[in-house]
Amino acid sequence: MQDFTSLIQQTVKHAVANTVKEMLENCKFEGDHANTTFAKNLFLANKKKKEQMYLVIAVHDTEIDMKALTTHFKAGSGNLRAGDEAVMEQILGVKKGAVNLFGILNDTDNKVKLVLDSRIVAAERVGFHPMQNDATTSITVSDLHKIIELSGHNPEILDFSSLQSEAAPSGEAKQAPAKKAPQAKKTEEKKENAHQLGIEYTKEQNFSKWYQQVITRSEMIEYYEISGCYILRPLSYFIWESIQNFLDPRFKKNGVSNCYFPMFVSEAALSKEKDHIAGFAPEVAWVTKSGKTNLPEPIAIRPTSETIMYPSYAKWIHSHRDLPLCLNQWTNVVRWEFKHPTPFIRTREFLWQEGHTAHATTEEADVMVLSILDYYADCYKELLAVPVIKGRKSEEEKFAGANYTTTVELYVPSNGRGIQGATSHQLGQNFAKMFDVWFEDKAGQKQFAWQTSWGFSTRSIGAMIMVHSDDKGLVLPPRVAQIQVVIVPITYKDDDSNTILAKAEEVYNSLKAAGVRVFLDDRENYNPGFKYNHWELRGVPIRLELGKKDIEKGEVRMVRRDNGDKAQMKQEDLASEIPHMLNKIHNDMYERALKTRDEHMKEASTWEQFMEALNAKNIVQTPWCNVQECEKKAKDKSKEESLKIMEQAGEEEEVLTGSAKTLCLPFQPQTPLVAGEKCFHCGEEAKIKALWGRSY
Ligand code: 86X
Repeated sequence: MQDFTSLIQQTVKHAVANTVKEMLENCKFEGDHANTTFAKNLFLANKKKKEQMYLVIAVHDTEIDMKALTTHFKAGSGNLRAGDEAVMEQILGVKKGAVNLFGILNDTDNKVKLVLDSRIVAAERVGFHPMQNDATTSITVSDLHKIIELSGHNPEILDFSSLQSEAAPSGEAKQAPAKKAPQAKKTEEKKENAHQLGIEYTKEQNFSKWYQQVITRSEMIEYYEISGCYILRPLSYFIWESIQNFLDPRFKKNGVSNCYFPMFVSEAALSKEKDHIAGFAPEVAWVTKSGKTNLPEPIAIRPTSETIMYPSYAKWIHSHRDLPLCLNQWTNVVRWEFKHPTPFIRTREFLWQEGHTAHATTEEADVMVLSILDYYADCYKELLAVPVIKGRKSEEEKFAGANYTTTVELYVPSNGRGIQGATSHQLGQNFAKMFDVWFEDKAGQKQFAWQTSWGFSTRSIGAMIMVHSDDKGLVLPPRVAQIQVVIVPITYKDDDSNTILAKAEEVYNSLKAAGVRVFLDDRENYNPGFKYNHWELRGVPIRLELGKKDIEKGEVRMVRRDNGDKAQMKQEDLASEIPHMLNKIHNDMYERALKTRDEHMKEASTWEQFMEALNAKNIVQTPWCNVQECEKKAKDKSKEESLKIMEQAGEEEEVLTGSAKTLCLPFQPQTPLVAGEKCFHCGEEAKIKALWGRSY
């Protein structure tokens, strides 16, 4: 059995408590655990159908209407009652007066149905007896879910306040819910009728908690003890590998080779280019010791590798024949940021590729910058099914060391923010002059090299999750899904499960041969409903259900994760149809995201229109003067105005916070600039269309 020492728990010893009332009186938790919600636990059984047994875990003051429960479980009038003590002891390993959740771990044959009060799911911590009734243990609800998952039970989450009793008048399907429980407010924020173990927050209502649950419960991310650092579990690392497999051959085709430079850099090298470093200095992480001894000089961990690579470029480049020099490395980087971290999106260590090229002419560097930007845009579109807007950064937003910066920008509908997807810089001769990267041209003249640098990081995975996932959990675009198709055989007691399993294996083999990443979920201790939830949470694009009736007809039932569509498919067509369906899902996901993005990309020609659109979670294109001072002022003004709105509205949602800035100057604006148009902000002559937004 699993070791539970990792649980966040507090156990209080107290006088023997045979009832919940005694537990409440005898047991007091402290600190973080003071808000523990005490549970009452009932072992129930059907008098007539003895195999129907229930372990109900409810908040201590939840009213349990046995009649309503009887109706709910279709037990037949008067049949549902307290279960037999001997049976309880045998199956759950607990004695009367000490029934509790942990007993479910003893029910290895899954005989008992676990019923969870929705108020428990909404709580933060729950208190139980740890198998004896002179102590109470408080655990977090997320650990509660872990225990349940480990037990192999698929709990039913019940809102006891909305259960209908047998006595209720028929015809009125939906009664007014019983009076709201004390925790009702909290519960409301979470999903109503969360009849499965999964995501408790909706994307709409609490985006950041939703995101956190999606990435952890789908097993993409595990939190780590060091703030801002996260573990990439196989499901998310697979996506990173897919990105590598997409971009790497394109880089190589374009003449770029991979290499690896050390992750450490001396202070002298790092600060050689003062302007470039200035604003970033507080983010640099330093190694100062080996064991207990101070190093003679502290050494920095790379935040980016210009200062590490370019001294070598100076050594390697002498003649025009040494150019172009095009190198890339796939690495981690460390930037010790103090803004609130968000997994994938803003982390203190992240993975990326950084490309650094040197050319004989500025034109050649331009071409490199733009072809890389195209690969980035293609990667978002073709692999992650995310639409991007290509453009150039404003003076204010460009990388200080660059002549110009190009970018792919994307839109997160739930909070209306823009997010930078990746950047590709034309560095001009700025770094070359600093690092002495020069060559003799054909005429024997000394010339500084023209350089580019570009990067694509694991942030893209977070952006993709934010765009596509839903209230049931992850929704993965098929090309980055480690499992593209899951087969769930549906067997009931009286079915010939061997026939069904044999068919399932046949289907599995044919899909595998067709190059589909397929998984056969033939686990015996889980029921089909549990498996559906399990794979939906993990974003698997297609589920194939295979039951007795389907087999008789030579069919399987296909269910799409992205839109819930269901269809019957002929078994013999699967190997040819499923790859098409995966492509269709990819295209549909892209088109849906594009439609949403376009609906939220507004145009504004005045400041009022601009703020109104911005506050309605849009990104906004405007005619703009392209003057840095104007952007700075617009940034400040938008911040002040949103603060005012926040004050007026009292506690408002996250969306209204923060200033707006230019995301980019799009290469292809929605509508072209018309001669004579004025800047939406300062009223001077407009020079260009700019895309603005609140951003990450
Ligand atoms: C800017 C520029 C550039 C290669 C890319 O955007 C793509 C890949 N590099 C990166 N940048 C810094 O230069 C930087 C420097 C330090 Cl010291 C730091 F702590 C943080 C930084 N962040 C970004």
